[in-house]
Amino acid sequence: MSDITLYEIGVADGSSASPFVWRIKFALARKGLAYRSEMLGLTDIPKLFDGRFATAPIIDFGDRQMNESLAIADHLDAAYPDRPAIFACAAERAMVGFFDRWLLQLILTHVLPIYMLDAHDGSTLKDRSYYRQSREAFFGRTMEAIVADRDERLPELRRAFDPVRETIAGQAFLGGQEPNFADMCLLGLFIFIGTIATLPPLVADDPLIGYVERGLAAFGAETVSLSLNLGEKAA
Ligand SMILES: N[C@@H](CCC(=O)N[C@@H](CS)C(=O)NCC(=O)O)C(=O)O
Repeated sequence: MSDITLYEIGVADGSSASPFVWRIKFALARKGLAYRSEMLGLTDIPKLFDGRFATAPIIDFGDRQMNESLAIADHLDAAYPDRPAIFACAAERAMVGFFDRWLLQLILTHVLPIYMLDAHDGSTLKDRSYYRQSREAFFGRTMEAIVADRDERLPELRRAFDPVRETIAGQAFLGGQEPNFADMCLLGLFIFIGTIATLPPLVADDPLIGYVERGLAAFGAETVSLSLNLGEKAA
């Protein structure tokens, strides 16, 4: 039995849905490290480890508990140097720091106003009122008001992925022939969207669908595509 426990965020259908947790699931797969999964709700996070952590993923190595996906990825490379690297070099790690900020500041800002109510409706019953209250407090409006014009906003989100489309026209992944941590971050985001979306994030012939499928296959996570279903939702 593994000494590693990964605390994930489960939604109502039992799927693991946090984009940040998926980064670490992929990183653990890259390292070939087995782990135990504990599925949490967002409202369970403060109950763990004396409330030391406010966000998931949380990982328990037995002798050490951590959160923050990039810090966890760094630790995995430091603690398991003989296993395949998550970051090939310091320069790649530095670029991934930039990529993480780009994803949060320029992509997630388009994703949440479109998919927030879906995320609420897809969440576990115990999380729903917390999810609504915390997100509505942050945005200063009801979720229904935030997503009201989401059909008109969707083209903007789809366009925001153009730099990725152009990049993968010439290579399999952002990392080149193999996915790197930037891919793990982006794949995690698509899993989040694809798990909860009731509005198709991508059109059926979008090359990003093949990219996501390739990415999942690279980490042995093909079964996730069943819940992703990007292509069918886009039909
Ligand atoms: N910077 C963090 C962000 C993690 C994060 O925001 N996780 C969300 C789940 S997707 C969370 O735990 N939110 C807590 C909450 O909403 O109360 C990381 O990279 O790990």
